[in-house]
Amino acid sequence: MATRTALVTGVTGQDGSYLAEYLLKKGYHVAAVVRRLSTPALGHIAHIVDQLTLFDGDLTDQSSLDHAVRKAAPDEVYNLGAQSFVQTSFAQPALTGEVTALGALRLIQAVRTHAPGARVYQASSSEMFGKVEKEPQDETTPFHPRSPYGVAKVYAFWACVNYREAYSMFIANGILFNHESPRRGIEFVTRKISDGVARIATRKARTLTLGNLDATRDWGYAPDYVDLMWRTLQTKTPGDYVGATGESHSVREFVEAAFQEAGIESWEKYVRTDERYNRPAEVFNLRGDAAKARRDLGWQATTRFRELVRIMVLADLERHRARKS
Ligand code: NAP
Ligand code: G4F
Repeated sequence: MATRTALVTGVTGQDGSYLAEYLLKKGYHVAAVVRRLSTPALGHIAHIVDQLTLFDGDLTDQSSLDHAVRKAAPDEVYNLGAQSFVQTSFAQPALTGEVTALGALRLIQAVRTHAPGARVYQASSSEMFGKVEKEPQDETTPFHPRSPYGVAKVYAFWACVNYREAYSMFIANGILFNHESPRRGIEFVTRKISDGVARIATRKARTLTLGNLDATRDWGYAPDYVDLMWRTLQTKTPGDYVGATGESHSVREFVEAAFQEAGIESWEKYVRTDERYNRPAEVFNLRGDAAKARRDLGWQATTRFRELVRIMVLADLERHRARKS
């Protein structure tokens, strides 16, 4: 079979880096859109960068996306690029809309113009369910976003459905619940906890300050979810799929488990709360039902909550033990 080409946005992020590794292992030619930074930061893809074709580009810039799509001539496009931090979306709502909502529109427009036969994956989010109207949430659950990020993802979701219906393009949404790993950005709560616990265990910090400990999330392991992304583009007809573990745990439970993994009992001694980490509107509870993905794509999450906590805490412990400060 001829080598297939995938074009990935967001390749320097958590999911993009795992997806690039996954696609390379499957024999794909992987091209990626990377934005210019004054200090280049290839972080998670430094070890594979020689195997990728990189295009300078930005989701806010139509011409760079047109160029990347035209040159790469992809069979599959994965739009993982986004301003993805919910808290920041309250401080930078217009930027979040430009990148996360209109960026997706620009990309599918570029695909429509330059590679109309390509299959497109859009990284949609359980954040779209927001103030949840059903428990657990699946593909039929109405959206009620609670942040500028959630609103932007709803726009991108419907733009994709609209292009699918209007232009008969193969565009699929993965409505993914939270997924984490040692590559998770340091400001997201799971990584903030695993890193904070490792700092406390290695005596580099005395306390860990968090926001709402009662929020619950359906946390899975990121490598499982890039497999789901690929499967979503291998179907006969395009569809939208929830990706989730089906289990929900509170931030407090994550904290407790993380301290236990580091061998520290009585986590309450170390954890503070501060209102500055609370959001103007919170998504209190999320739990997904991935039955459709199981049935149609043969996908299910393999890594459960406690194992995820262990992977993240051990990785941060190892990192902090190897570093002096
Ligand atoms: P992430 O680690 O925050 O990565 C975001 C990526 O987007 C980075 O590569 C970033 O590049 C890139 N990016 C940001 N602004 C851009 C711009 N203007 N133009 C081009 N690229 C830009 O996110 P992630 O956790 O891997 O998530 C991947 C995608 O899935 C995102 O769309 C996210 O919203 C969505 N999602 C994530 C989850 C989850 O739990 N992880 C769940 C549901 C949906 P830089 O390195 O240059 O900043
Ligand atoms: O880790 P978080 O910042 O992730 P959030 O808001 O659920 O968003 C993530 O998952 C979405 C999928 O549902 C993605 F679409 C999105 O891109 C991102 O990847 O916060 C999780 C929960 C929230 O309820 C938050 O209020 O943890 C609570 N929390 C409590 N203390 C905290 C903190 N969150 C952060 N970031 N920092 C805290 O100190």
